[in-house]
Amino acid sequence: MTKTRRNFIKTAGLGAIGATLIGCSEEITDGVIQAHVIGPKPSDSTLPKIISTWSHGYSANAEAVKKLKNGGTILDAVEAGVKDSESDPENQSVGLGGLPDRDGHVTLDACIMDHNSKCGAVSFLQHIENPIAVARKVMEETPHVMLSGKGALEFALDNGFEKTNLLTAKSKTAWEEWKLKSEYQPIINRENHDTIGMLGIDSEGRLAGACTTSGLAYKMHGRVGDSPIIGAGLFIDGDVGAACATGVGEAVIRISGSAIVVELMRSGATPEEACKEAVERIMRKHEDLTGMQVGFLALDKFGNSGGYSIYAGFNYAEATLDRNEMVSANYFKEW
Ligand code: SD4
Repeated sequence: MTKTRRNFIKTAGLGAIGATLIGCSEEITDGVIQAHVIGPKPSDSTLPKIISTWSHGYSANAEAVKKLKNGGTILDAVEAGVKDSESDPENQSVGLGGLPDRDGHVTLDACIMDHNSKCGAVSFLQHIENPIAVARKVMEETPHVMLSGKGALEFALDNGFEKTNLLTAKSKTAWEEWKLKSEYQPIINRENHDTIGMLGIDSEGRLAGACTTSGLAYKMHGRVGDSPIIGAGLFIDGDVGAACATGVGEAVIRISGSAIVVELMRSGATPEEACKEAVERIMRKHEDLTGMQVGFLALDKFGNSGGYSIYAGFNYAEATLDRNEMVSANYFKEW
């Protein structure tokens, strides 16, 4: 029961964004203060809307929209969307066909989250083509948020997922060539950044998101990046919006990237401003940014979207029920 309500306007300092005028209302519901961001006003409220990272997001969006048109929920849609990338053997940074770690093992990370902060994740999972579907099962059928490694695989097999050889001939050849000159350094460059993060909002404003990857190519065996970590690779707060990350996971984890983007939106930043501020925070924390690409994507609870990256080249696909197009994100640096 709502007991009192007060409205106020305040000026919030947002670091590089500067002072932004935002409006907030607070309600006290059964003794708990609920803050609702009421600005910035929506500029594009064509819902439902799906956004996803990189050019493979285009066909992933099409799958997500198909799912919605067939009566699926927004959570069903983001799961179906990123599965499209996971199952594409040509995509060498997600699921089947992903580039292996330095010892030749394809190890996968994924997570999924809904409007009500329910979430599930798998990390260091091998032999399963669609880790996002396993992450969803973790969310819906266990009391946990994340299963990892052997335990995640056992859980997947127990739930009817089949073991698959994820190392395609093309990725095996690439790994063998890398071994000749690599000196066992993981490769961090623009070609290896293709994780898919997808954020969606339905016509009633409910949010969902998914993130899935084979991680950095030729990483150390056992390495887990940001993509399965709620708050780093993906974060949703149904009162505010959603965010996901792509790029060098270690840098994203260091600032709790996606959670920060959502919190910046809660403080009044637009999706693009929030992504830009998070990217800038990463840049401030690293002396050497050589090859360190990171991009964030955000969607607020009204359906406004935006992205930002350290280096040029980060793009994302944006779809509504009747439109799907690529958008180039703004960035700080040329390569
Ligand atoms: C990782 N963030 O494992 C992932 C890799 C990635 O675009 O996003 N590449 O660190």
